Amino acid sequence: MTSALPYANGPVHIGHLAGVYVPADIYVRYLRLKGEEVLFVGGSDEHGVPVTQRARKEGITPQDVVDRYHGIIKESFKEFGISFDVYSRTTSDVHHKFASDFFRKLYDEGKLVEQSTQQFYDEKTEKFLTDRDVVGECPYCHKQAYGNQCEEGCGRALEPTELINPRSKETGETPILKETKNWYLPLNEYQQWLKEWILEGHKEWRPNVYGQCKSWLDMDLQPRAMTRDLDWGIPVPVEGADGKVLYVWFDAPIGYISNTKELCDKEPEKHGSWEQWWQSEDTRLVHFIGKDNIVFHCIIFPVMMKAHGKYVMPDNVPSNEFLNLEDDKISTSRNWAVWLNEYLVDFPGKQDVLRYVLTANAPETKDNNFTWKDFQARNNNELVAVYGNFVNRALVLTKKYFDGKVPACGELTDYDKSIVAEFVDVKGKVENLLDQYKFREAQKEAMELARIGNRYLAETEPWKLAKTDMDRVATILNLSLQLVANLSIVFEPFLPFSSKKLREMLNLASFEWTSLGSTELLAEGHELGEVGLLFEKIEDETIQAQLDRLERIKKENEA
Ligand code: B3M
Ligand code: ZN
Repeated sequence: MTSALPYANGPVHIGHLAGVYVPADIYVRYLRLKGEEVLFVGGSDEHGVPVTQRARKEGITPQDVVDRYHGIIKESFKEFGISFDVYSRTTSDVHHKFASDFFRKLYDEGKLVEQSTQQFYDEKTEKFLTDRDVVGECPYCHKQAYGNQCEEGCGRALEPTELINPRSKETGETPILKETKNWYLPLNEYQQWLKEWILEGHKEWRPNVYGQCKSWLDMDLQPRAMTRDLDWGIPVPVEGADGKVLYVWFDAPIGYISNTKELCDKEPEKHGSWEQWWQSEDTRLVHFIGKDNIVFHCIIFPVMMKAHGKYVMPDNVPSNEFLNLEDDKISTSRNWAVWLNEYLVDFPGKQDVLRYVLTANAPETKDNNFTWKDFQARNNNELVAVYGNFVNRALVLTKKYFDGKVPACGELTDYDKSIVAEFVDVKGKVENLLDQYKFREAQKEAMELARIGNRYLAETEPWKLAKTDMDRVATILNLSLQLVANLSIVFEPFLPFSSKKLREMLNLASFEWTSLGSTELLAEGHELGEVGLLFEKIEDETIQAQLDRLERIKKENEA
């Protein structure tokens, strides 16, 4: 499993988490719980124009930029429980060598096409302009676009020379054309293969992913330059290529492989060899990405791997749409975001609340919206009032009537049995949804279990029976505790911190996905741990403070 390597040019925000890292982590945790052999590979993307632009803006070197943000990003992911097996960086020695060798093999085998072209050149700075250094009008939809992609408009990948009225982003100058030599990946030669592999072979991919691939493959693919005239990146390992580096979208996805290699070389007994992961037929490769990365993961990187030979192709590329914040597009430059490092300061210990809300609003099929009011409501009305409430009642009643020990389960009534049946049913539903990468619905089903539990207690009212029929109370609480134990399992992929807390309250050491649906997770007489609150109510003032912050930012932006 891989998740997109974020550019190390700024901290990560809720959009990153919702679009890529939380869904990837849910999926990985789910597979691990099922006992699958999984490797979850991440890392920072430290080359490319976004990094050099940031450096320019701050008056520091690109290396300073990536050193700072790699650390911040890595820490945020750790704090939010994104359970990478490896999180490295594309400036590592291992990666530089790996990507360089990868390129050299393609070059030596004649898989790349050498071409001299006229490229944009800014006479003021005496530099060639990379595609993201050039802005202008998209020739297709006429919105403002970067030289490599029309991000605001139609989403097409572009060549900078296609832009109408091109300008240098840095200086605003109209660039001139100057000749330069680069190496191209002839995507056109792979078009037929791509069509068969994706359009015939992967109809099950999400409609947004399949649709984007189709619109690409319906056009004629063009050779795409894999090198750039730039001084930040991996030098092109070819004679006569001074002043040129590998295209960032060539080296970054190779980072998935080189990071795997870094890990496997370090701990071969534990993880095997990188080739076992990347080059054996029984590997299932899945890339979690945002929608602006689809073409790179579905077309360009697969062609690179195909040209190189031996590599497995992605089995799925679950890509999300975008998340907005309070009805406005998240934007780093306008500071319109909830930054993960800042969230943790304002909401210490509440990682799972954010994970929950982001999954509940996951932009799986369309752009979606994060609002602080919804955040509060989902916490108070769902996590606290449904999940937390059920757990608390079951545990507190057991402490009260049975001294904190799991009571004996007597004969189940038909009603009890129907509750158990509903539980078992939910297991199948959650699995089915997770297998289809439908995280939002899967989490909803998991929450359904807590609702069933609440309903069970409300209808059986053990606190009333305590005066007359302690045997029945024992059965009801035994069953309730089994349901609580089930909840700790089913929520583990979604809310790992709370599941851990809950297991401590239950004093439950081991747990597996396969035992989901079981009513024998806790033996009679088993002693519960210390009971605490799983979730806490979030007050209006806390939410207001966040809204005020956004209001301030809005004013600053308008000023
Ligand atoms: N860094 C783009 C992005 O952050 C890019 C992803 C690379 S994945 C190999 O959107
Ligand atoms: Zn466009």
